[in-house]
Order: sequence, then C-alpha cells, then structure tokens
Amino acid sequence: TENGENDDVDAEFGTGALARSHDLWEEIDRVCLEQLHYARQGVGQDGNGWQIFADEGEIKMYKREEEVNGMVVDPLKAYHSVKGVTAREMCHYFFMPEFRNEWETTLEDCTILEKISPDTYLFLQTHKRVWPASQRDALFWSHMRKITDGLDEGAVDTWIVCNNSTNYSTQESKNGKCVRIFLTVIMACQTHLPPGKTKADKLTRDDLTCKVTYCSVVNPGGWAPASALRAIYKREYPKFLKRFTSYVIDQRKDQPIMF
Ligand code: 18C
Repeated sequence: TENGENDDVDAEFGTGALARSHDLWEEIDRVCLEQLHYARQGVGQDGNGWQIFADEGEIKMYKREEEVNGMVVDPLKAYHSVKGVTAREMCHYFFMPEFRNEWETTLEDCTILEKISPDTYLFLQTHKRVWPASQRDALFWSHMRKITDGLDEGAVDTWIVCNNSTNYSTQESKNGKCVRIFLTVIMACQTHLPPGKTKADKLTRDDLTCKVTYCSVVNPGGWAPASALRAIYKREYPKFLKRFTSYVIDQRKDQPIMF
C-alpha cells in the first residue's frame, strides 16, 4: 500500500500464515491441498467416467454422473483459458465478497459470518429458489492462497480459491426454511506469459493468458428430481463461467496488472 500500513498483511496474504491459529485451520489447509491435487488431475481419456457436456470456444465442461441416497451429486470439472488477466486477478474477484453480486446470478443474499483472516472468510449464502423445490442456502469457508509448487510449463504463478461447507457455525438459515446444500469448490488459476517473457518485463494485458480449472461438487441437501437438477447444472455452470470471466476482464482492462 502507498502509506505502508497494510504491508505486513499484503506480504502474508494468501500464504496461509494469517489464519493459522484458527480452529478451522487444519481443515482449511488439508481441503485446499486435496482440492488442488484433484484439480490438477486431468479428465483423461474415456473410461474414468468424465463426460463433456459443454464445449464452447475455450470452455470445456465435464461431469461424472453420481448419486448419493438417490440425490444427484455429479462432480463437475471445467476448463477455461482467459486472455488479458492474471491468476491473482481471477481469484481476487471470485474470493472478495463485495464483487459477488455483480457476477453470481443464483445469489439472493450473502452474509459474512466471520472474517477469519484477510484471505479466509466464513459465509452464509442464500440462493434463489427454484420453484417448486425448497430454497437452498450454504454455510462455507472460503480461502484464497498462492501456490508455490507444481507450475505447468510456461506458467509463472498459481492462485486458488477453495470454498467448502462446514458445520463449524450452527447458524440457521435466514428465513428458517432453507434446505442446506453442501458444496466443495475450487478455482485454480495459472498465469501464462509468452515464451521468453517474465514478470520482470514490461508487460501489457496482451501478454497475459490465465488458465482456469474450476471443480465443484454440490449436494442438494434434500431430494430434488435428478432431471431438473441436471438441467440446472447444464444451464448455470456455463453461464457462471462466461459471466464471471467477462466481468473480471472488464474490471481489469484499464487497471495495472496485479500479480
Ligand atoms: O462457485 C460459485 N460460486 C461461489 C460463490 O457464490 C460458491 C457458491 C456455490 C454455490 C452453488 C450452489 C448454488 C445453489 C443454487 C440453487 C439455485 C440455482 C438455480 C438458480 C436459477 C435462477 O462456490 C459459482 C456457482 C455457479 C452456480 C452453479 C449452479 C449449481 C446448481 C446446484 C443446484 C443445487 C440444488 C438446487 C435445488 C433445486 C432443485 C430443482
């Protein structure tokens, strides 16, 4: 920062250091690393169950059809390649709650239950009702982290945001009648630069490509018809990824590059 007062926080943001003493820390650290490992596994060739369901330009979305007690919990794995933004910029807008309403179309209300640290929040979110099903809400921690190992060829950095449901807070739903969903989500992003260029060079946004992997598993928490759920997935996930990425591109286009 210009006046220096937040320099310590800035230096430690995304390292995990700021939340280390919290009761949830062990779980947060473990789930983030598990999810990162999972995000890095490809969808492979046929045979391990991943089916492509959206293929639009740079966006490729895969699902595995899975049910638990008759409820659809299909894991989703999506890839995108976004020109003109960095991994940190993508994660910043996905993580920071003040921007969420600008791109998240299924949201009715988002409450911060606890600011665990500048890079770790606890949220209660109420989502729009899909008639005639009950309204859903979600209580989850969210953590943003810089990853220092395992860079792909040509990548200069990796940032992730991981969201995971928790029972740590017993906060009830806002209107007392929501069904609680359980989600595990990771957005993992890598910044790529043209061959021969480094972060130390004078770069423009034309030099930036961000490779995004987004993985999600949502348990609807109560029975909902499989066909209706799969129809919602098929419509909402591509809509989310397109809307979110164009939002970030638009926010950053006249701003300095943030690594
Ligand atoms: O990851 C995303 N967003 C993050 C920040 O909000 C965070 C939240 C994820 C919540 C996903 C679950 C939302 C449930 C919403 C129910 C209503 C959806 C339809 C509304 C239509 C107007 O990680 C981006 C998330 C992208 C959203 C994808 C939608 C997934 C749908 C899951 C359905 C769950 C059960 C709905 C029950 C309805 C039964 C017919």
